Amino acid sequence: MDDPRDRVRKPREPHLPPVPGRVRPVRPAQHHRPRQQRQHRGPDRRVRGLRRRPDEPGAEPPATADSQCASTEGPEKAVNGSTSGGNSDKWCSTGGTKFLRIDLGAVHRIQSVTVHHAAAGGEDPAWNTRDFDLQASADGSTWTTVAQVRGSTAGVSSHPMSVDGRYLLVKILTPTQTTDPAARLYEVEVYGT
Ligand SMILES: [Ca+2]
Repeated sequence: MDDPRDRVRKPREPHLPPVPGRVRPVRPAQHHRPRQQRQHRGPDRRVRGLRRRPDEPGAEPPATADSQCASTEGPEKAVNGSTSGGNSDKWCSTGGTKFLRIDLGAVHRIQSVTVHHAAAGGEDPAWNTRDFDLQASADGSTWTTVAQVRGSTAGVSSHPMSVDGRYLLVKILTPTQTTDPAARLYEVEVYGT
């Protein structure tokens, strides 16, 4: 029987060197990308966020968060494979403890994480995330801090690491460069094997 969960996307370039940003994307076997989105991908945009079809039996949401600013700015927008969809192509949170939690579906060796902040989606660079931690976990309960980013002003930031994990947590400590209280992540991409 052709179970769609058994289909594994083959890397388009299986012999890429193992350097940050150019390694094979980590995707759960259940990952399916709508054909229409695939057509709009440029040659250098191979790696996206992670998504699992919500209608699959037993599927968990691939991303959860502490809160969201609007119904159109939920955590799923940070792993939908797009940064070009306007203001609602992001996860936004003004919660007291802001976090985004991504489930890769299985343990992977995570080699790099790229985060697209406010300016990556066309918003004010003053709203780029200033301070945040990245944590990884194999079981969702024991977490290892793999990056501590402080004072960042970047619209897109990349973070090399080497850790086995199924879950990635982005903990927002200072969401912007100003007193604006909202975290805005347009996309989180996980690279690895
Ligand atoms: Ca997005």
